[in-house]
Amino acid sequence: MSKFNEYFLMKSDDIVEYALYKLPDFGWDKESITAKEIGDGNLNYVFKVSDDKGHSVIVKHAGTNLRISEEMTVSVDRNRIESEILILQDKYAPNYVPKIYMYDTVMSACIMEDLSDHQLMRYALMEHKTFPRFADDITTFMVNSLLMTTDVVMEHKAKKELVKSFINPELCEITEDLVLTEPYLNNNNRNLVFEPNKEFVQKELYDDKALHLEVAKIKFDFMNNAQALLHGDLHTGSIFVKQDSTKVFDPEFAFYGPIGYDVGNVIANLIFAWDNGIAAGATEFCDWVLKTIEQVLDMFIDKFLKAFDENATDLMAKAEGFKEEYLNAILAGTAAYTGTELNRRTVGMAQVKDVTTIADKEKRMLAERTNIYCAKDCIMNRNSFKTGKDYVDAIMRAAEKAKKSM
Ligand code: SR1
Ligand code: MG
Repeated sequence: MSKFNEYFLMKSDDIVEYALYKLPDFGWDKESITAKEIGDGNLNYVFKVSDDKGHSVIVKHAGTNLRISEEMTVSVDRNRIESEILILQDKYAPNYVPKIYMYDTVMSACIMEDLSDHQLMRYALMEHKTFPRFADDITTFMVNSLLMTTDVVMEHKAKKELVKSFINPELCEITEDLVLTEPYLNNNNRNLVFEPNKEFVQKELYDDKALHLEVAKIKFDFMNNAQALLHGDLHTGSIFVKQDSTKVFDPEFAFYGPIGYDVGNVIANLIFAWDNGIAAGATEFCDWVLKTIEQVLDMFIDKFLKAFDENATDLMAKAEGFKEEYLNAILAGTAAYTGTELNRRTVGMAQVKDVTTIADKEKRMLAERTNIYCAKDCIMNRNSFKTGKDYVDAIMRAAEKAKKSM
C-alpha cells in the first residue's frame, strides 16, 4: 500500500518520493533527484523536482489552508480543476500552456512541464523588459480557449457537461468577495489601504453609491453569465514569458463565466506594469505597455470576429448582427472587469508588487489614484470602451486627474 493513497500535506522529501512513484519512467537519476519549494502564489505549494541528468518537472500541490491566510480554507478540488482545464486549453490553444504529465485527485497534486527557462511575467515587467510577441500570443490564447468553449461553437449538451465539471463555487466566492464586494464595502475589514490614500479611497470607492450600483450589476454578470470556460485569474503572475514564448498557467479559478473577465484581467495587470514603469521613469517601457494594451484589445477583436465566422455552429448565432452584439457585450464586460481588477489590487487584500514596491510615497499615491480613476471610468462608461485606444486615452485621463488631486 502506497503512502500516497490517502491525502496529507506533502513536504519536499515526500515530493521526491511522489515524483519517483508517479513518473517511474521519466528517467530520473535517483542519486541526485531533489525537490525545492518555489511557489510564491497565494494558495498552493509548488515544487521543482530535478536531478543532475537534466530531468525536471513541477509538482503543484493544494493544501487545505491557503498560503495567503491560515484562516481561509478552500476545497482541494481546485487542483483537479486546474489540471483538467490545462488539458483542455492545450487542446484549444496548443503551445500556450504547460503540459500536464499526470494529476491525482487523492493527493490533490499534479505534475507538469517545468517552464524554468521562462520568467514570471510580473517580475519581468517589473524589470521593465518588453515582450513584442505578447499581444499576439495572449489574444490567440484567449480567443481560442474562450470562444471554442461557448455555446456559439460547442454542442450545447457537451458545453453544459463542462459547466458542471467546472463548477468552482469556493474559488468563485473568493472572487465575488475579494474582487466584486470588499473593495467597495470593506465588509470583512481586510482591505489594505495605503495610509496616505485613505481619505481618497473612502470618497472614491467606499462612499460612491453610483459606483456600487454598477459594480453590483457587474458582480451578478460574473455569477450568472456562464459564457465560456475562463482561466479565471489571468493576471501577469499567471503567465510565463520569454522573448519567443508565452505560457499561461495557474487556472485554478477556472469556471464558466463572462469572457470579459479574462480579457479585463490582462489589461488591468498591464496597467499595473505601466504604473511601475512611470514611477521608475522607464519611458520606453511605458510606451511599449500602452502599445501592448492597445494591441491586446484590437487583436482580440479581430481574431474573435474571424474565429466566430470560422467556428460558429449554433444556427441562430449566425443571424445577421448577432456576432457584433455578442462581441459588444464582451467588450463592455472587458472594460468593467478591467476596472474591478484595478480597484481590488489597489485596495483589496491581494495586492500586486508592481505597485506595492513603489518606494516613493508620492509616486505610489499617484499610481493608486490613477488606477482608481481609470477603474471608475472603465466601470461607469463601460459601453464606450470599444477599441484599444479607448483604454490608452482612459489611462492618460486618469493620470492627469490623479496629478491634479495630489
Ligand atoms: C485568497 S486568494 C487571493 C487572490 O490570489 C489569487 O491569485 C486570486 O487572484 C485571488 O483573488
Ligand atoms: Mg494564482
